[in-house]
Amino acid sequence: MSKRKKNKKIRTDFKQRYDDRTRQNDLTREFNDSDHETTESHERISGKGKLARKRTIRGEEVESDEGTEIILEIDDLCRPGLVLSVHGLNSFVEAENGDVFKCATRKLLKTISTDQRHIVVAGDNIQFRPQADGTKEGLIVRVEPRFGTISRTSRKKQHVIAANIEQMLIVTSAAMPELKPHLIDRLLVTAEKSRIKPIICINKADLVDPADFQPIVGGFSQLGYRTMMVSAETGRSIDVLREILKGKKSVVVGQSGVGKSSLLNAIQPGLGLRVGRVSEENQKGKHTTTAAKLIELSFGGHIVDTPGIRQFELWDVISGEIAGFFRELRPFTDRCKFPNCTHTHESDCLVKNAVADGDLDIRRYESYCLLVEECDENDKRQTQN
Ligand SMILES: Nc1nc2c(ncn2[C@@H]2O[C@H](COP(=O)(O)OP(=O)(O)O)[C@@H](O)[C@H]2O)c(=O)[nH]1
Ligand SMILES: [Mg+2]
Ligand SMILES: [Zn+2]
Repeated sequence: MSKRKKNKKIRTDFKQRYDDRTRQNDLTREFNDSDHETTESHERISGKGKLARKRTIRGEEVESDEGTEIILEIDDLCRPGLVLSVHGLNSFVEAENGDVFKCATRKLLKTISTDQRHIVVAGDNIQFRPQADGTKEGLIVRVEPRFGTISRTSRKKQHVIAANIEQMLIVTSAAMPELKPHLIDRLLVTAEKSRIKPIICINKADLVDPADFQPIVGGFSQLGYRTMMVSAETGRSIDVLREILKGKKSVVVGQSGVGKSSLLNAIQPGLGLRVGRVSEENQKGKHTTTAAKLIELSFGGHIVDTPGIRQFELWDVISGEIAGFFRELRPFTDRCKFPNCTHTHESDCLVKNAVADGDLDIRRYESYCLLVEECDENDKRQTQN
């Protein structure tokens, strides 16, 4: 952040005639004029004879999780806000005083965005210009750099569905359905990759003898992951969860039926999430876009509600990266003498030796090997299509 360059003029490629295929509402049109003040438009023929549009805009180039981003200059009328949800062309934005504004997005923001980058997503910190007439409407003029993004890959393209997420509540159940440590490992990899702090909740503690789960709870805790047995049914550790969620933006993930909705209802009575049913979004089929939404917690903080990814597993990792996201493997992978070692089948691999010597947990190691295998298979399938 310290290296921001103030109000630099930046030459940038523009998406071709965005406005041709975008229906504009009146709000957007009204504000569009102001874009001309800060931009100069050019059209030129590039080497390949393709028409490219270039513009010079005023803003700053800033590094974020998504690479170099252009942060547009703003004026004194703008206020900071948090995007709660996005519905087509409109976003619901929470201002600092808690008021919610319905905002359109400045045309210039749309044109500088790339295909991978959604212009505005839930969780974005933005600057918006409220309507002068005092109605709770406005225009988003700047999106701040994103950290802790959650994305989904569909048709080989990465789609960011929520931004600035600080915590990932990984919910599993001790029974019904039975605990799947491999699934926890997989979600931990996603959290590590996104640099989101994971918290492991083993729900339905009321159905089992928690003492039986001490080895698995201890194992994850030893790795530095906060892990606890909870119960939406009896209220066990619900107050602890509230404390963890307080003042933070968190996402809740985990297999269907483990009790995510039940836990959230217990954490915040009155939330009224449906329990024991597959959400409608999932029945509509795979290609339905499931927009994320921030749910405000009465004690402070937000939960990202992403019906789609609650069931679909989060995954956006290539096989070679996986070892780096297994915390305990790192000291060994760093010293493994084979530069391209996958640490799965190679003989005399330092990681494998550590497992044999009992220096690494064999369950986690086997889970690692399985993830590498699953990842490679998935890549093969994708390239065949
Ligand atoms: N015994 C027990 N059942 C639970 C608990 N939490 C949820 N359930 C049940 O598990 C089922 C699935 O819960 P739900 O919240 O819909 O799971 P989701 O799919 O992860 O949102 C429902 O029948 C709940 O009543 C719990 O702590 N203990
Ligand atoms: Mg649910
Ligand atoms: Zn190795």
